[in-house]
Amino acid sequence: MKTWSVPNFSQFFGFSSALSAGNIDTISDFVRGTDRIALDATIFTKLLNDTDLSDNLDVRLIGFGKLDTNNYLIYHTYTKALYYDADASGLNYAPIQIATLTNVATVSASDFVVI
Ligand SMILES: [Ca+2]
Ligand SMILES: [Ca+2]
Ligand SMILES: [Ca+2]
Repeated sequence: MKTWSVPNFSQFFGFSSALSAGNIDTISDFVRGTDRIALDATIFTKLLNDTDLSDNLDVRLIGFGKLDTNNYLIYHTYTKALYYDADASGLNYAPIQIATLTNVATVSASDFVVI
């Protein structure tokens, strides 16, 4: 993960390296409404050119049951873990945790931007 700032605006937490179990970042200072989680479309390929992630984010307490076919991003409010599943409800790929957002109770589509 890398972070960068835009003056007077936001901090961006960028995810642009290959996803793996050994590559889980902890974000402890995320400010909703100001900061953004920036997802590189070369990694998060299903989100390429998607400017509205509201149909792609599933916020739930825990678990992965009953994902729909395009819910590629999953946030667990219990563990504060953020996951990407490359085929959503499909069974070819499992969710991979990409981060833990330790200081927020929930996230919404507007907390993300695809770069
Ligand atoms: Ca979408
Ligand atoms: Ca959906
Ligand atoms: Ca899947």
